[in-house]
Amino acid sequence: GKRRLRVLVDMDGVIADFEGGFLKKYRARYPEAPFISLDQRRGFWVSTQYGQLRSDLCEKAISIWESKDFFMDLEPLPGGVEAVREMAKMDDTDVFICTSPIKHYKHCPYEKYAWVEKHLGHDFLEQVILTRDKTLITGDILIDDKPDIIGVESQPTWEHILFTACHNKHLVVEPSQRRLLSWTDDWRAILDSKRQ
Ligand code: DGP
Repeated sequence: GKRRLRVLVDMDGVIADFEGGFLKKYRARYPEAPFISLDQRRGFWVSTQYGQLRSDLCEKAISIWESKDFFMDLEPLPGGVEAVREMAKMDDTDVFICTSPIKHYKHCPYEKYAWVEKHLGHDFLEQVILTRDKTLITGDILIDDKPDIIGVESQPTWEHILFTACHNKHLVVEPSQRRLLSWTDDWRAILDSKRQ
């Protein structure tokens, strides 16, 4: 095809293990507090489910991802970094990391760039998009674990591919909503389906 394919890849829950990193640091910091195993996670917002478990746990959860080194220390999710590198090498393909920083901006934006530099290399910093509104970003595909991606643009250009995560795997979605079950799933076929 003539036109280049533009793929937007989310970071937390797609290439970086936010949920695993959260649970590990939460349990270390609050060893006496109840926690939610990854099997029991439901709903995108971690703080909401913790707040439902016990009201004080909402702010305890938030304290974890607002801490220094939280985002930097996230482990890559299996196959994610490799898939992004491979995508970026494909003909007629542009890949961008499209991620929403938390509003507590002291550490998160810096550490997101540092994470990309560490795992994908300095040159890949060119591909980083930090935005709180992904509907404003044009692309053919957005691979993201958040079930509802909304913003000021009611008709985003991308097709949202729901990346399966502990919090969304039980969710029943519209039959039209395509999923990527993991990075061992056929992401190449999804890209090819959007090529002209
Ligand atoms: P994104 O994955 O790009 O849509 O970014 C969402 C960010 O929000 C990501 O860093 C995960 C984080 N997050 C998860 N649960 C909560 C929560 O309950 N409250 C807040 N403020 N952020 C959360």
